Amino acid sequence: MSRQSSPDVVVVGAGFAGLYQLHRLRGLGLSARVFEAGSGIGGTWYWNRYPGARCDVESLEYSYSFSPELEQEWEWTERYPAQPEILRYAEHVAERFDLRRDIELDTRVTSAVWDDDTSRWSVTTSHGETVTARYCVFATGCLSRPKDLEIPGLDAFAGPVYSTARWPHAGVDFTGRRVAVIGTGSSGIQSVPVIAEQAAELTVYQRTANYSLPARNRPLDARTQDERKANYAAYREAARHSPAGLVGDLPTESALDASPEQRRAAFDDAWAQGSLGAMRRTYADIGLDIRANDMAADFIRGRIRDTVTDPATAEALAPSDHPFGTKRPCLDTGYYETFNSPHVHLVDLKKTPIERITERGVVTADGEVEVDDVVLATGFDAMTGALLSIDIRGRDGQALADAWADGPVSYLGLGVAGFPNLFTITGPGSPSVLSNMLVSIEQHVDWISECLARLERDRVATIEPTPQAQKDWVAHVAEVGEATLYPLAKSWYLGANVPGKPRVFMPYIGGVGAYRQICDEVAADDYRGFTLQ
Ligand code: NA7
Repeated sequence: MSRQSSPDVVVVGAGFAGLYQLHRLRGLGLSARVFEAGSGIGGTWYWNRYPGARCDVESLEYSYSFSPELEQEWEWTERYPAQPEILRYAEHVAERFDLRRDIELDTRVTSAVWDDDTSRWSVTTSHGETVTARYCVFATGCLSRPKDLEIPGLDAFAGPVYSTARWPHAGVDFTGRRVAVIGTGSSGIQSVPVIAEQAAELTVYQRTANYSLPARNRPLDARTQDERKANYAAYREAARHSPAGLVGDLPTESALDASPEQRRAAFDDAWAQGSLGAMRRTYADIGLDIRANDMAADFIRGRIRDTVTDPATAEALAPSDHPFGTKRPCLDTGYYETFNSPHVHLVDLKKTPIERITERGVVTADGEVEVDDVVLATGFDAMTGALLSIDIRGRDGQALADAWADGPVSYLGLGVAGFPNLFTITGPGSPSVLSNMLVSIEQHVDWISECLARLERDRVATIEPTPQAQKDWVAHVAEVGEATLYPLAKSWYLGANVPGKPRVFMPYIGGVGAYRQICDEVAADDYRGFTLQ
């Protein structure tokens, strides 16, 4: 098939953001080429195939809202969808809206260079092809570039090393094997119980104990699904204007004003619901006041101690160095219970850090544990990693890597001063990872699409943020973040998981609804804070 060498738009990435962006571009009559590094579409849900991989947002909320027909025809099978089902959904969307013909798989974008003379981007791919486009939309994902591991000796290990973020498509059989899992974020916490079912010995290496709540996943019953489908429009609208893109009543009461009995009942109820949002919404000040947060954290620690029979293991698993919710908490199925099995062992890296990996296993101050397989569940160079792995150059050849040397700067998480006609979907400075991603993706794609329609209609050649608007937005993002408990954790929200990465609180915590309003007002005010030429 012959492809256009100068489409109107290049979209980088064919995950949920890239797919919907392509659909909207079609509707605007703009030509597009979508480049995707993976051998399939689906982004996060293409790559993260580890055992137990599952979304921690409910399927009825973690789905597109742009097509009522799609909403009605797709049947989810579980409350929290597993990776294969989400990938099937993405593939269904691609087929249903005939998206595949503009998507090129196995094609990584290596550079994007702005040309001031032609007002176009030159985008080069891993196949050595260069195309030019008026607009470049980066739909590269927030958690798509796995973090380089700083543990020495990994190359020396004789057995297989698996990464949760690059899991073999054929799956892995751990039957009878001695397995090390390094990392206890969502990927580790979801995979450990499943790997433990097969492995002969499983050793979990934990650097930071995380808060995890029971998911209480279950098959989705017809009544729940039918009720949602009958009222989808209202649910979606509520999610769009909510703090985190999720439906739910907002608390007004302080945890400090409740009696111990009331608090216990509220936390018990949230624990029974199996939902991160339910625990966060017990009281208005859980994320703001350390005393309120401690009450929720104490409750969760108590449940961990109730579950794990060995007191030393329970103590190590109980998080103590960061407030609840300031690192992304997890939803699990049987995680803490797994440590009651005699063949599952926890190594607390706070006490005995990993010194190196050898040909045979993992060495800490306590000696060497011999293993057959190593599983890395060590996370991502979040929010900026994927963008900065591409050589992006704006006006006067300025590299994005230089513009972001002290941390990412953007206006609204949508555009960067000095980089005309470039858009980032769920970029740093927007709610992104602090929200239901599907809601934030749709909001950004809709905003970008309306913006492109305006530029095309009025023959505007370029749009880019003013340096002042960007500076003010960056300051606002920081100010709002600092008013919360988030800066108290060494999290990937702050870049703290990657050695040498600037410490900047990257997502915008002002709330999905409030943020949407700001974006809409900016557009209504003829793109206030942007220069249009
Ligand atoms: P996360 O949440 O970043 O978790 C990575 C885990 O790996 C975390 O426990 C890290 O400890 C640990 N880690 C990272 N580097 C090391 C080294 N060098 N040694 C030991 N342990 C290490 O990534 P996930 O893939 O689990 O989840 C990502 C998101 O996907 C999640 O937040 C949800 O939004 C879904 P640390 O906490 O940095 O001390």
